[in-house]
Amino acid sequence: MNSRRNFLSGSVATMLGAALVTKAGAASLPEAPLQSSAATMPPLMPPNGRPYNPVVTLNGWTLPWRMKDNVKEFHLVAEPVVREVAPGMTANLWGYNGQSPGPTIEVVEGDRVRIFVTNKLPEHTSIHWHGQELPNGMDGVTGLTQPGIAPGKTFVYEFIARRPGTFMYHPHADEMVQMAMGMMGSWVTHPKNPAQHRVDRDFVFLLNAYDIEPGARVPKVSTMLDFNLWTFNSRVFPGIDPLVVRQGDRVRIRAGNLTMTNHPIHVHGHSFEVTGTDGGWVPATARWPEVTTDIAVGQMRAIEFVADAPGDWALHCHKSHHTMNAMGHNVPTMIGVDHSGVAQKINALVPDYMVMGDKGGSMGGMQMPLPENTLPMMSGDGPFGDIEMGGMFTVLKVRTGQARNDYKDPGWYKHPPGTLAREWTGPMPAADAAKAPPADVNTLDVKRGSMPGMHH
Ligand SMILES: [Cu+2]
Repeated sequence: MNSRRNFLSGSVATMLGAALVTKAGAASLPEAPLQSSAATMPPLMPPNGRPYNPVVTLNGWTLPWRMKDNVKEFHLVAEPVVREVAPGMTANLWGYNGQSPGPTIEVVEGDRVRIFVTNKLPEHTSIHWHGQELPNGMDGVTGLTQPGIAPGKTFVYEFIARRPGTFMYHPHADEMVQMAMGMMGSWVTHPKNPAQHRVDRDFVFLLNAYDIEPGARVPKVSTMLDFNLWTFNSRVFPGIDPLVVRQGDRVRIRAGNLTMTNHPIHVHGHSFEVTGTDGGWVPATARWPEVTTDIAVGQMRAIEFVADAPGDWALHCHKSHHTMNAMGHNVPTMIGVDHSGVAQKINALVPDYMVMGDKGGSMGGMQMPLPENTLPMMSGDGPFGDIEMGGMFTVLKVRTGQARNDYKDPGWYKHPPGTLAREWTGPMPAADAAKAPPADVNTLDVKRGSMPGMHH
């Protein structure tokens, strides 16, 4: 991790920073740590305050704090950032402390928190603490509960984190633009008693989406639904890290949705329970088993399960277009159509042109030259070939030998003999022809055109 102090030293940035923050203010502000890596950082073990079991932010990190007079002081800096969406593609976004999403804020139920927010964007901003129960004037809605934080200004928010659970933060100022540019972050309030709701691995990420044309770097902020990058914490597969767990671990996955559509999040190989919603923890008697949970717009969900099945298990949004990367969506379906002649003609004009297949869309093995700064529509090399996925997809890796706090990728799963789907090379079983049921008086005779109002 770079510290902002180091980052700013001896450069034009120093002057910029000094100009933005008043001298008296700068002396009393807690450090604003900076993160430029898109890798998943190890959990931040709390150095002071009440103990808790920290979360792991997928392809992200947790914001360190300063303890002052028993208050946890954080410093968020809203600023332009460069985010690697996946190796091979970067996006010019807006975020916090060097990243989009911003760092996760972790506190304990009952903590008094003071958050300094410095605005280094070219327009005013604010922060809404989504889901928190706090004094109205701390809710961060520009115009309604506070004036916007002007460029160069620092505001301070202070409240008590009353309720344990999963929360989010995002601007409530020029929201359409600022959220489309990547301004958001996760917030976890741990219970006072670390034994309560204890799990072995606790992951958190936000569902977000961008519309960035191939070759471009800045998201189109007026897009309402037709995004082309569906992301976990501003990363797309194969850039999303796996969720690595040890067999037998009790696992929690927390996700918040700050896109403009719902995402049915689906886990393979395990059933889970939704244990946390926006209003808090679900009593054990009110939980029901699921393998998919739909996370609506503006919602947070926590799911829990015991990872009892070793293997590499897909974990993804079940909207199939959300597991693809940048592509055009106004492509005609050509399945069953012989378009080889058409393709030849187009190829004479556009040598690298590729049509969606006449047998299906599968393009895993094909390589069409890509424009600069974009990603293949679906890719990801697996142990058996192309995974043919992108976007909101990753892998839950359950391993017997994984050490307690080890989140390192253990590589691909080695299937025990006899447990792998394989080609059948034995004799084919004889097929019995199914017999049609005999026609009888109960068989309905539907005549074409017999319905009123229908014309043929
Ligand atoms: Cu989705």
